[in-house]
Amino acid sequence: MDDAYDEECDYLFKAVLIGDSGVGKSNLLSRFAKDEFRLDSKPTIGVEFAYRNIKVRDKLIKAQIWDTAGQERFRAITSSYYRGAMGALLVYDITRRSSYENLRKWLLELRDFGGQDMVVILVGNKSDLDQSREVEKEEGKGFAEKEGFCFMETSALKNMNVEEVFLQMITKVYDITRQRSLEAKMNEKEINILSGKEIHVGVDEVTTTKQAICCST
Ligand SMILES: Nc1nc2c(ncn2[C@@H]2O[C@H](COP(=O)(O)OP(=O)(O)OP(=O)(O)O)[C@@H](O)[C@H]2O)c(=O)[nH]1
Ligand SMILES: [Mg+2]
Repeated sequence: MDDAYDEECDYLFKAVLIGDSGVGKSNLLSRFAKDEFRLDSKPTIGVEFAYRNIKVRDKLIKAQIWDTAGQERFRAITSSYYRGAMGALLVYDITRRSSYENLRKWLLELRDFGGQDMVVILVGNKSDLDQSREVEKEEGKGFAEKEGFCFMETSALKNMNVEEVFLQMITKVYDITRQRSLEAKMNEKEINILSGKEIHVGVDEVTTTKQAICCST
């Protein structure tokens, strides 16, 4: 994976797409990475991934987004899929109630394989098909609130909220990463003070992490 590392990028983040087969994971990714959409897309077999460089708070981030099969029989080994992932889009189809009911199953998997600080955004896709809607927006919002996730409805077909949902996830991952590195610096400072040395943490670094991140719907 030589091309995974890019000199001019400040960070490389891995994120995953999860959710039932047919909810539109691959099309959300192709819309985000290549601005492409396919009405006749085939179910994903195994694992695929795509990259896109994106600017967040003045930093250039290389987002590596992994996409796998919703169908159990096509899924690659789950633990390796999640390894190192800092964000996840948990996707259901607003026109297929079963894909919403199955979110419980996906939560169990997230709990088993996802990291503790993982940023999860719940995504109700196919918002262009409002006339066939089986899951109300309020239900998705309520589910997300209960689990502490952000929530958005998207349409990969109409390119609605696709950029926004990926950007929100990547921004939250970035902010958490900054927070963690600041905490590490603070700990280091404490240790240094205890041992008689001193280091300084820049004021701008502290203020950056204080910026609020809001969840839009
Ligand atoms: N109307 C509409 N159709 C969509 C949208 N997103 C995806 N689709 C269609 O839904 C079908 C399944 O999309 P995929 O992206 O292949 O679904 P997936 O979640 O990757 O499925 P698996 O790979 O089997 O897990 C395709 O026919 C897409 O064209 C959307 O936003 N609106
Ligand atoms: Mg797919």
